[in-house]
Amino acid sequence: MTRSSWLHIDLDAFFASVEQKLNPTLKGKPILVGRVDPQGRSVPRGVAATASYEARKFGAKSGMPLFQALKLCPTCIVVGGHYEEYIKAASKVFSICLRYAPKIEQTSIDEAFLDFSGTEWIYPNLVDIARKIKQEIKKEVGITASIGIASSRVVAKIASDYQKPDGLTYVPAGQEKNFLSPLPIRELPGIGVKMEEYFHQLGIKTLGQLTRVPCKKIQGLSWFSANLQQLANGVDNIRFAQRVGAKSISHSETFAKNSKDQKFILAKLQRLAEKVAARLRKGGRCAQCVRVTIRYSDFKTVSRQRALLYSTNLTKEIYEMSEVLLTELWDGRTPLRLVGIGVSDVKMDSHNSEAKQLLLFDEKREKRLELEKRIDGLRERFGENSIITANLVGLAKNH
Ligand code: DCP
Ligand code: CA
Repeated sequence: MTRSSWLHIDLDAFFASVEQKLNPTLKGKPILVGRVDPQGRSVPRGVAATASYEARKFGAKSGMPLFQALKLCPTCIVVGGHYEEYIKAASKVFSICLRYAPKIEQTSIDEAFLDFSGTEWIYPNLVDIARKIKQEIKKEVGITASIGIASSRVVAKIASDYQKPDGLTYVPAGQEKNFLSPLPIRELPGIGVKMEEYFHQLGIKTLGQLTRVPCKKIQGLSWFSANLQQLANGVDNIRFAQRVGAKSISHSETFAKNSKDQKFILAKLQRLAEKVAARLRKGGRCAQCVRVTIRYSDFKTVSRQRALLYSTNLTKEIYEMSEVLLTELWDGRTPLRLVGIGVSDVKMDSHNSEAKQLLLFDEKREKRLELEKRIDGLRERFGENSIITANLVGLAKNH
């Protein structure tokens, strides 16, 4: 019998928890992470990126305009965001997961699937492993995580949400239907407000009811609906990280001679990030997942990928993520013969509502995008090497 070997980990009130960890006077208090002006005052028309669980008790939630959240919870403290700290905390969390999980697929800044298939002999009890991971995160990162364990990704994801915050929910293989059927349909990833309304009109409120509705009745919805019933039954045929229609763009470079010169390799990575991002910008597209590939002198090739918080076409953001991935992949000593960067989960910029919803740092990003587009224009007119970033200067001569 298959065992429940998927773990889904989701950090609790992520940005707010990191803020509370950074500033212990905020611990136990209702806080909203929002935008602040340079004087540290909250921007009244801003939006809450997230709310601490203490603030959620009053009805405040992520995506809510700050003024509205403050009306519900006047004692809420609004704090500005520290994006670099969130990236640091998430990296620590996922390296703790990697102490145990053979495979990990990060799907957003604070969520990942851990694949423990084939580990029965080393880890007979995954609930114990999940407890250890949670404890180590608490001790070393100072925040809490919720984990779901199940036989498929979709059920593991629903399970991680089941007892939030600081939850641990184990769905033994064979128990998927029992677990899912009383849950409201909204719990199923992919069912948004509109679809929920549609099903409510049909009298379908729970996942159990969804599995019983005649197929014909919901066929017209979209390609997704065909899978809904299977999903509601706990059968997982959707890969979260590689959604249907996902395209990818990649560039790689084989070095003239093998190199372990970190500066040189990072400069190459920067150039590749520029190429990938310029192609995205040119096509008016954005991507959410970044992958780095390295090849050793013996041709052994390894790669690692991670999703960004939101889709991007900024060289800077693609490069920064690829630098993190390179450090995790490479020991810094073994000579390499190739590096590559790929991006996937590519979508049109105009459809990129996530980017539009971007709550923090958007002014900075907009300025950055303008600058990078200007560089694209100059390169198109005056040639690829007309503008060279600081760490690339001298490379052409040395290698
Ligand atoms: N985030 C954001 N804008 C959004 C949604 C989320 O900036 N529209 C950020 C803030 C969150 C983080 O991403 O802290 C993770 O998002 P989640 O949806 O997982 O929400 P939380 O981690 O805040 O809460 P939960 O405990 O419900 O997972
Ligand atoms: Ca979360």
